[in-house]
Order: sequence, then C-alpha cells, then structure tokens
Amino acid sequence: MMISDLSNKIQHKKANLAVIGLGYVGLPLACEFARVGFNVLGIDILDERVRRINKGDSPIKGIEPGLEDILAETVSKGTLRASLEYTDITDRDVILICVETPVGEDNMPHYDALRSALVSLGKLIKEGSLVIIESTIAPGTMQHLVKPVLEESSGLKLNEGFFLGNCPERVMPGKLLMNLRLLNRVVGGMTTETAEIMVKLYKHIVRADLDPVDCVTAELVKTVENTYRDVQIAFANEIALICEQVGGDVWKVRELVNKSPGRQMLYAGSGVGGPCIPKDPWLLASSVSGSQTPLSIIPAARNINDYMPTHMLNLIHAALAEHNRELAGAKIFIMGYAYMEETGETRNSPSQSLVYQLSDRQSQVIIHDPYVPQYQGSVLEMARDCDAAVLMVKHQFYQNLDLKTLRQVLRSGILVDGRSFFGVERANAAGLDYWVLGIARGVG
Ligand code: SAJ
Repeated sequence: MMISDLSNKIQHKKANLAVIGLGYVGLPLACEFARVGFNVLGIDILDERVRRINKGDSPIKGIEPGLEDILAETVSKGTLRASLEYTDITDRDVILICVETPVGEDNMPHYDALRSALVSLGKLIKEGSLVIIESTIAPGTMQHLVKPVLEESSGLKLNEGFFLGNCPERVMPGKLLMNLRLLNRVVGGMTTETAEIMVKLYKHIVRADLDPVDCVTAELVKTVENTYRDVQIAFANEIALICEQVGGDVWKVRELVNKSPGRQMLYAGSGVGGPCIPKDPWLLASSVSGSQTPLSIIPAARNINDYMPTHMLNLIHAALAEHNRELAGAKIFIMGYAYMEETGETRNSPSQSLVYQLSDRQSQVIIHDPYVPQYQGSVLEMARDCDAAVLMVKHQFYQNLDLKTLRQVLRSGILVDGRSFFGVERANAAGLDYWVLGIARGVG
C-alpha cells in the first residue's frame, strides 16, 4: 500500500488498527481509537486480561474515570476486540506497540517484550503498514533496535515495506483517559511524511499539541521530561537532609524559596516510585553508556531518591533508640504501600524498599494501604501494640485519622511522617513522639 493510501485511510478512519500490549497505556489507547470509529484489534499475552476485555470488563487497577464505559461500549459494538494471537494482524494498517520497557539491576534497558512483539509482528505484518512505538525507549532505540529487528523479521525494508514512528505515551494512573486526550504529544517519524501521517492519526483522539519531530527527538523528550522531574525531586530530598542537620524545616524552606521568582522546588519525601520516574533516567543514561560522556547529575539524583527509604529507616531507628528500643524485635506499622497517593499501583514503591530493609533488620512489619486490597483494614486495629507508625504515602484516607487514639494503641507512641502529612501541631497535641522527614528534631 502506498503511503498516500494509508494517509487517506487514516484520515477517514478506514484504517484497521492493532494495539499490542493492553496495559494502562495500550488499553485506553485501543478504547479511544475504537470509540471514535476505528476498528481496533488488541493483542496481549495474558489470557485473563484478554478474556476480561472481551467481556467489556477493564483489568486496569484503581479508579479510571470513563474507561470501563468506553470499553464496554466498544466491545459490544464490535469496534474493539482482544486476542492472544497475532494471526489477525495481517490485515492491520497501523500497529501501535505499548509493551513494558523495564530497566534491570544493571540499570540498563531490558527490551525483551519489545523485541518479542516486533518479531511476532514482523512475521505477519501487512506490507505498507505503519508501526508506532508508544513505549518509553532510550534515545537511539528506534534506529538501532526497532528498525533492524522489524526489517529482519519481516524481510521488508523501512520506508518501502513498512513505515515507523515513535509517539511516547504520557499517561498517569488515575487520569489515563484525561491525559491521553488533553496532554501534548511529540510525534516522531522515521521520515517527515511518516510523522505527518501520525499526526493525522492522533488528531482523531488528542485535543492538544501534536508536534511532528524525528524519532531521536521523540525518544529524548520523553526520557528527558521524566529525568528532569527525578532530578527536581532529588534536589528537594537533598535539601531535606541538610535541613535536618542544620535545624531547618524543608517544607517551610520550600514554600519560601518558591516565593522567589522562577523557583519551583518540588516536595521532599519518603522516596520516588512508580513505573516511570525511577526507570526513565536510566533509559536516557543508557543511550550514552558506550561513550565517554561523563554523566553525574542523573545517576546522583537516582541514588539520592533511592536512598530516601533508607533515610526513613534511619529516622525510625533513631526514634526507637530514644525509647530504648531496637529495630530488631520492634513492630512497625506502615501507612501507604502504593508508589504515590490515590492509587493502588505499587511498582517500584518506596514502601517496598523500606519494608525489605525493616525485615532485614528483624523488625516485624504491619502494612496498611486503602488502595491495595491485601493491605486494607482498620488502621487503629492494625496499629495496636506497634512500637511506631510510619506515614509513607499521603493518601487522603489518612487525613482524619484520630491521632489521640493512635497514640493510645501504639506501644511507644512514635509517628514517623515521610510526607509532613499530619503536621507538628496535630501530632504533638495528640501526645505523639513525632518525627518528620526534613525537619530537624526540636524544630516546628
Ligand atoms: N514525588 C516526590 N516529590 C514530588 C513529586 C513526586 O517525592 O514533588 C514522588 C511521588 O511520591 C512518587 C514519584 O515521585 O513516588 C513519582 O511521582 P509523580 O508525581 O512524578 O507521578 P508519576 O510517576 O505518575 O509521573 C507521571 C509522569 N508522567 C508520565 O510519565 C506521562 C511525569 O512525567 C509527570 O510529571 C507526573 O506524572 C505528573 O506530573 O503528575
């Protein structure tokens, strides 16, 4: 098929689409294209997920406004269906790949899922189709991995047998559909013409800027935007550590610093988790791993943010010591296991790291999280006879916690607050021995 034919089919929503990977990126994407009238085939490797989707039942955790209704509507209309098989991909004009791109212990990208999807697709790809990678990938991956793997598995040549682009997702758990519709997107094409056709496609579902660029720029923008955020948070965390030592309060310092023009200091906290921020800086750094480029800010920021759960452990240790208790044998109550507030997503959560470290020091850990089914329950009951309570995630659910009763049920009356969530006044009024990340003892 000529690229002009493809362009017309996309313009008139006659192009058949496929979305490979039906997770929190791919499923909303498939739903939105189906909702506006495209015929969409979803492909995934998990049979339970495929089964639920074909019943119009969303497998996505947490609250995602609108998603369930659109899924049910498009499945019942037949404009969206899911499959475990690649066989039906032979009639697809546009294939969007939304598979995971994790980094390993070596902080290098592991592209097994992406490579596997490309090999399976290549064997059946329709000549003249457009392949778009939505997954977050390191700069250079389109040129040095996606292109050669797809050419090898299909026997076709780029820009002759198939066209290729990279349009990085900008989703956020809890706002999947809203972000998809309203956030600006960079649209990277291996040729200018390809980028223009991709803009035509996304215009059907995105009501924001769609900026056509080359693929390296698209790969850079996505990894840089999240690396920028990681560095910003690391800066706030380092200031918190300084404040604790010099008699300061980082929460007050941040507020006053941000009254100075052009400052936007972020929040210090008990750590940085989630599926995006902890890994994207390493994807960016990996793009120069073979060169002599001297990176220092990016790895240093990652190390500071990864240290914060350990700092929480140190605060707990210091608090227990003042009550002549050791970590070994202490019972610690953890409030919040998700990676951030108002979500049940636990990937790379700072609490996972803290719980591991506490267990390693022979503490007994009781975990509560209102959004994580296995950790739901009565906070005050679960906290009973614990030596210390630790606030790791600022779920609004904890806002009205009765701190006086918490004091009564705790054995040593210690509350360690990783997000300055409860505040010194409230905690002291409840008679709690209150320790806050970023505030020196005796301040506030
Ligand atoms: N965090 C802090 N201090 C802050 C902000 C966040 O410690 O000031 C922590 C959070 O507790 C969490 C982690 O960092 O553990 C990540 O939080 P996040 O607010 O960055 O939320 P994410 O991980 O969902 O980031 C997403 C990203 N969006 C995409 O990748 C499409 C990110 O680029 C956005 O900036 C962010 O949402 C956002 O703005 O909400």
